[in-house]
Formats: sequence, C-alpha cells, structure tokens
Amino acid sequence: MPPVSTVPATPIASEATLVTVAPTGAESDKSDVPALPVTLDELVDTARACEAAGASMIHVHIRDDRAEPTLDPARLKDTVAALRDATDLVVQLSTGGSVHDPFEDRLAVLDAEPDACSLTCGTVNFGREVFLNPWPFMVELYQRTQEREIVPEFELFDLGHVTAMKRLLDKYGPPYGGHVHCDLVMGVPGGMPGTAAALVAAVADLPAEATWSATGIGRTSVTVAMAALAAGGHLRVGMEDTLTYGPGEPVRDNAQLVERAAALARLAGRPPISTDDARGMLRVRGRLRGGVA
Ligand code: KMH
Ligand code: ZN
Repeated sequence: MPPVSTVPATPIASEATLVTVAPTGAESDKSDVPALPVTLDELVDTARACEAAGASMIHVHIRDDRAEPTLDPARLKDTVAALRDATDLVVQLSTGGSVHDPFEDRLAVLDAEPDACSLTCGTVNFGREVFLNPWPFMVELYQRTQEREIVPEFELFDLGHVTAMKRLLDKYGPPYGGHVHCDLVMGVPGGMPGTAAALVAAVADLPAEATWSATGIGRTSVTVAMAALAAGGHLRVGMEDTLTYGPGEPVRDNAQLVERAAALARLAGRPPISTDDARGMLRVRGRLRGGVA
C-alpha cells in the first residue's frame, strides 16, 4: 500500500487546483507596463505560455489598436477563436470591461460565445472609480448566460457580494451546467481586504457545493494564494491583478505568476488541474465530464 502522503500522478478534479490567468485587465497602460499583452498575437503567446505553466482557464480583457480597453464585438469573437485555436484553455471573457463601459456593451460580450464569463455580484468602489453592477444588470446578465449556455464565474469583491450571489441563485435558479463557481477578488481599494481572515469569512458564507478561486490584488497576491490553497480553494493570478513579483521587482510576464501559483499548488498537494478536468469541473458547454454535451 502506498504511503498516505502519496499524491496521485493524475489528480481528480477535486484534488487538483484550477489556475486561472488574468493576463491583461483594463486598468494598466501598455506604456507603463511593456510586458502587458495587448495585441492578439501577444495574448495568444501569453495564453500558450501560461497553459504550459499550469493554467487551465484564461480571463480575457482585450485592447484596441491604441492598446486601450475595448469591448468591440468583432475583436472579441476573433479573440475567442484565436485562443481556442492555439490552446485548450477555458476561455472566460470579462463582462466587467473597464469602469467606463456601458451596460449594453458589457451584456453584448456574450455574443462572442465564450465558454465562460465573469459576473460581478455588486457595485464596488474601485480605487478612485466606481465599478457599477446594479441588481437589474446582474439579473439581465445572469439570465443571458443561462439562455446562451455560458458558464458564469461570480466575481465577489466583498462579503455583501456573496449574499447577492446567493439571492441571484435563489431567485433565478442554477447557472448553466448546474455548478456554481466563484472568484474572490481581494485587496481592491474599496472591497474586502486581501487577508486570510477575510478569505475565511467569505468562504464560510459560500454555498456548500460551490467551488471558488481567489485572487489578491497587488502585494496581497501571495498571501491570498496561500490562504486559498490552505482553505481548499483555487487560484487566479495574472498581470490584471499584480504587477510586482516581489517588493520592487516588476513581474517578468504572466507565465512567471502562473509558474509560482502552480508551484504553490504542488506544495499544497493539489497540483494544477488539466484543461479537460477544468471543463468537467466547471461544466463548460460541450465538454461535460463523461462526454455528456
Ligand atoms: N476592470 C474592472 C472594472 C471583470 O473582469 O469582470 C472589472 C473587472 C472584473 O476586471
Ligand atoms: Zn477582469
């Protein structure tokens, strides 16, 4: 009999860690952060490198020809196609966009038919800005994900967002695929702090059957990752959330952050999940576990 500490070579989903990479975001300027992937070629190269490093989902924001955030429908469609062509990553489009994007444009993101999309469960102060997610917008977006068979990832910036997510589920039923997956976004100035105590409080209030990841903004990245692993959660990392690898050390590229997340996950005894198992866990359309479409 193997020793009890033996970690299986191919862990099943529940024993493995989903590593999501958020490579670009809408907040940083290419001129300030040259390593930020902003063109389609840069995004695809980044996606390939991050998949090789252990990521199985990508959270995507795109930029226009001037490297400004955009929700241009044709660009979004091309991006989904290019990422599917080049990788097996679960493609999750941001419906948050930038704080300046109108609700209609954010809803129209689903027309690009991604595997998954973000769905933020409430308004939050976002540094000096406000990230608006009023209840009617949340409901409209949620119902569209159900109709379009797109898996929502509930983005929770604060404890009240957990309550709002549960209210959404109670009133409008389960998400497409039937499985609830959320992401705790911690350390945004205006949201919950990136601390182990805040993470434990948020996780205690999640539905028992939900899976969840966590990401810590800025210097809270490693604290949040370690707390998430200790509490049985999954990880999101990337240059959308973190631009320094350590004090005074700029991030080299997104793969560097994924490599560190994968290493922490291995140390925790829950190595990175395969892209196939990620699709099974999240119940992505056409790729449900056991081949059920
Ligand atoms: N860029 C932020 C305003 C999301 O992608 O859904 C919102 C955000 C969340 O990044
Ligand atoms: Zn985002």
